[in-house]
Amino acid sequence: MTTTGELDALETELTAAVGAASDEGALETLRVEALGKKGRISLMMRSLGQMSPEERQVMGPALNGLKDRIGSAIAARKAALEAKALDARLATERADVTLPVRNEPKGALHPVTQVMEELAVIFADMGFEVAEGPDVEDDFHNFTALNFPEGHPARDTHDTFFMKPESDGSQKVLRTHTSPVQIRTMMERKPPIRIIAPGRVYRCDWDQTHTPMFHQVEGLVIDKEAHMGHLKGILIDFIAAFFETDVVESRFRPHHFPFTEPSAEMDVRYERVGDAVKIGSGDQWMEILGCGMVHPNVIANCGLDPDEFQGFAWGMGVDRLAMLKYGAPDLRDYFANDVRWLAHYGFSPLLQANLASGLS
Ligand code: 2U9
Repeated sequence: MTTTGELDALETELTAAVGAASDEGALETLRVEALGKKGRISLMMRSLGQMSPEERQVMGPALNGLKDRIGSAIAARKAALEAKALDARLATERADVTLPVRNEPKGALHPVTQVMEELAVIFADMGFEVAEGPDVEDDFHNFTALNFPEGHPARDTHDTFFMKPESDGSQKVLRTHTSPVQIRTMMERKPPIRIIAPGRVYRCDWDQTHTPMFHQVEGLVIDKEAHMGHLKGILIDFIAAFFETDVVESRFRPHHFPFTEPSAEMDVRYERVGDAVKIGSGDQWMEILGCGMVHPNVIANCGLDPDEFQGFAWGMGVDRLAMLKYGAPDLRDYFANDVRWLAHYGFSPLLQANLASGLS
């Protein structure tokens, strides 16, 4: 038969154990051992049934008292442990107000990425979709479909990176322009087509101002009556939006490309302002891009009827546009991955380019 003396000894033991519990897990184990279904106090209370009424008269209140006291000791210890855990966490989360408000954001958008985003925003506003394609191309999509005659200098090694010959002797190339993307689009989709094709292109000639890999954005419109006037309008609007100027003095100089007829190069007026250039007006001409009406052979090579469909295209070097707009005169720096240069010329990734708040 359990005695009150034993209850006192048990209370002392349990109270000491509760006080010594180092974390909430240990405390929970203790609670179960004492007050759980098969807990020591619970089992004693179940033994009340076998006692005489006199004994139960004594042990009932004694056991209830013990159960309540151990229960509140456990609850108090739990609260103390939770408070201690919170302090510990807060200590690690303590905000050192002497620290800069938010550690300066690490990393920035490369100027080429920024310009690519600005171009996508500008042309999306004119209804152009972005189309992409593989960097490794075959001879048809990179040359033949674009009306490059056999033996055209652009086809040979000093201009183009050739991959190891395939089993069938054909050789893939690293694309020398993003025009294959437009070819694939014209072969996959019926007109009207309004796309821009941004991406990396590869040319096997590098020097002070040329790198083996650089970035281009080309554009294409194919429908039934698109003409040179539309082309000039789109390009002049592009220049105004990109260089954030209302004045765009430009000229279209006749040129030749195998994939456009007639072809032209677009120049815009500019003037030097300190070490920057102000595009749009001035006393000098700056060549910005090449363009032209898509050659009927190219339209036919894509399975479209050149008597029914016509269109125009243009191409521009993105790295060069970035240098014109944001300075950083040496193209090689664009590929040198110098974090100081990137920190200086980079753009905050938080400021998305958009026409409303100004592109840059
Ligand atoms: C198709 C038909 C025609 C794309 C064009 C240019 C003119 C051009 C240069 C600009 C600077 C290359 O990066 S650069 O050196 N590109 O001048 N590109 S017209 O003409 C196309 C493309 C696709 C189906």
